[in-house]
Amino acid sequence: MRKVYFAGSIRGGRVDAELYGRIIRYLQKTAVVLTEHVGSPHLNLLEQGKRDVEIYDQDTAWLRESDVLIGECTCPSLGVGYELAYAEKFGKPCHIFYDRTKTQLSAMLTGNPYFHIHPYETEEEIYPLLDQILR
Ligand code: 6K6
Repeated sequence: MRKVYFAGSIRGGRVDAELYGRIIRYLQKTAVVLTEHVGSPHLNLLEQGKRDVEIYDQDTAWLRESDVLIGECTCPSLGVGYELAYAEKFGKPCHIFYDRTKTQLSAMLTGNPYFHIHPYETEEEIYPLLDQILR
């Protein structure tokens, strides 16, 4: 099965955490999601005891190991922006989703033709696109 690095905001804000969880559970039907914790409602508990250096080392290793990055970028996150640039450097395909009724994506993403950008208006539009990406 293909390995997906799912990227979503953590310290950037957790308003969309439940959406991340639904996307991750959908992806897990046909792929391995290396970053399941990004959709967890209990992240604060999980985070206790982990040092930032360990988080960085683990996540960059998973990025190098992944086949594709899928990011939900409606809630802006410095960490997700960094991960996108890191994945690009290692030649990983990057798919970026965002709700265009809620936000305008950074020009540093929309202006880079390397990224596959998927603006959506309703959540239901996301799932058939995920099917195409994993096909
Ligand atoms: C969670 C579960 C266990 O330990 C934790 C601690 N925090 C993080 N763990 C794993 N990845 C993280 C953590 N904090 C940020 N990240 C990575 O950065 C994720 O892969 C997200 O895609 C991204 C979010 O960045 P911020 O800047 O919004 O925190």
